[in-house]
Amino acid sequence: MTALLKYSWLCLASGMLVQANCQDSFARPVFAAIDKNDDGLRALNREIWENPETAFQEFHAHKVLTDYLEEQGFNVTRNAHGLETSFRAEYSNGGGRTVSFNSEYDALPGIGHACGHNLIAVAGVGAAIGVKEALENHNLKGRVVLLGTPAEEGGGGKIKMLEAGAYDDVDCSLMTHPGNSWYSNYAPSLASWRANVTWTGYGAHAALSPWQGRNALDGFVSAYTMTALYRQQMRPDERIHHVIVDGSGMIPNQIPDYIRAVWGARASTLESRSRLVDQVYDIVEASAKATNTSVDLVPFQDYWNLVPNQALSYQYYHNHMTYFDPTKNNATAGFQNDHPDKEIESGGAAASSDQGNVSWKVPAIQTGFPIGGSAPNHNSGFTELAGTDFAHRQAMISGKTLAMTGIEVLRNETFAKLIWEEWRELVGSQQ
Ligand SMILES: *[C@@H]1O[C@H](CO)[C@@H](O)[C@H](O)[C@H]1NC(C)=O
Ligand SMILES: *[C@@H]1O[C@H](CO)[C@@H](O)[C@H](O)[C@H]1NC(C)=O
Ligand SMILES: *[C@@H]1O[C@H](CO)[C@@H](O)[C@H](O)[C@H]1NC(C)=O
Ligand SMILES: *[C@@H]1O[C@H](CO)[C@@H](O)[C@H](O)[C@H]1NC(C)=O
Ligand SMILES: *[C@@H]1O[C@H](CO)[C@@H](O)[C@H](O)[C@H]1NC(C)=O
Ligand SMILES: *[C@H]1O[C@H](CO)[C@@H](O)[C@H](O)[C@H]1NC(C)=O
Ligand SMILES: [Zn+2]
Ligand SMILES: [Zn+2]
Repeated sequence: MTALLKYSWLCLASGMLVQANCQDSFARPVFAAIDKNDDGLRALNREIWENPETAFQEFHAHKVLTDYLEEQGFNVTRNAHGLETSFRAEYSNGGGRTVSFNSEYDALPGIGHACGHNLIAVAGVGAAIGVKEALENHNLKGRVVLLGTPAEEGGGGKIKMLEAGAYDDVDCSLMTHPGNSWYSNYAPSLASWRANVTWTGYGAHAALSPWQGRNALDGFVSAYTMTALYRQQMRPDERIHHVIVDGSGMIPNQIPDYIRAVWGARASTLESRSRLVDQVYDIVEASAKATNTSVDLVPFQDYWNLVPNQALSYQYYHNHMTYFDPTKNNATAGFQNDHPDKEIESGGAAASSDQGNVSWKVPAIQTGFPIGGSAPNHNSGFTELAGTDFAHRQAMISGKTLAMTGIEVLRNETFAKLIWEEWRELVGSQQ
């Protein structure tokens, strides 16, 4: 009875609920190791949030993260896999399988950490610390790899790292992302394509001799309008979006001669995305023809859809419900779907990530956690939410859940085989 009480107390102390199942021999020490470092992790989180750096410029984040990981006893490689702001931190006790986590830390131009990647950074570090504890002190065999993956927002850092071999020798890639709800990532994310599109016309006085001009803004507007009309025929999982990033017009009495825009197209399979992209080409060509301007389209992003892994998603969900059941605590509640299966039914969270590309190489998941409030990702309100203590606690819950999911891959051979079998089946059928 005394022992049981003590055990429950320890579960409670490490952030678990009293009702939680504390039978798993790894959960207590793993969660305690993460909790013991909470002050350091909170400081790291704040440091990254207060100093937002955009794609490939994450020098400060790279420094504070690698210094911290070295202090924690990881083998750290700075500027790893060919990128100045990426890193690799490892801990191995020889033999066994390898679990890998991703830490992102890039911010968005102009609005800071509006995607909360500061939280992804520390959730990854927490997960790695947790698995290291199990490897170092609790007879688990294997290796944990934490990859510092820059430039998720547009730059595709993971794709460059993938090409440089970062994921060659790992058995899975696990990560988590802040948002508005808990999410186990059983629904696929979308394949994403982006291009720079510029319209070039000819400037002229808009009153004196408009007939001498050719209007680049009209080129953009007609393409925008054709897309808006076409959207009615698009499927629920398909997206086209666009923004003007540079227009030469500053005064109304000059016919704009140059517009630079960025266009994106997404869909849940490569096949349907390719159909959508063909349509974008047709639309911009038609717009140029109709406005007698010239158009230039240069693609620069190709994130593949995320290959879902039911076994990993279910294991993550199971761990989450076992240790941190959000329905038992209104402060941390907020399921979009209260079961992974429903994520598929509801069409899934339709964002995209360079983690999609990683999932074509190894079994992978990108789960989600809510950070309070209702501001959506990429809104300045989300930037504020991402800096709160509450958001940090949610990130730690997710890091612990990731750690236990990684431990399952290391200790359970049947499970490790299962995730690869499922991966082979899906990747085989999609290629
Ligand atoms: C760190 O790296 C060295 C050199 O590769 C290796 O011998 C050692 O086993 C590694 N230590 C851990 C804990 O992974
Ligand atoms: C289109 O622009 C060219 C100059 O680039 C001009 O020669 C031609 O007459 C224009 N066509 C129309 C229909 O205005
Ligand atoms: C796309 O445009 C951005 C500026 O908005 C530029 O930095 C980048 O090099 C362009 N990419 C390509 C492939 O032209
Ligand atoms: C959560 O809130 C609902 C009402 O919003 C209440 O009925 C329920 O008892 C609360 N649960 C907990 C565990 O506080
Ligand atoms: C190992 O994983 C398999 C497949 O998920 C599961 O059925 C089994 O119960 C696990 N073994 C243990 C000891 O948890
Ligand atoms: C991922 O990204 C690159 C483009 O950046 C693309 O060419 C490649 O085929 C994609 N897929 C995989 C599995 O790497
Ligand atoms: Zn984002
Ligand atoms: Zn993001």
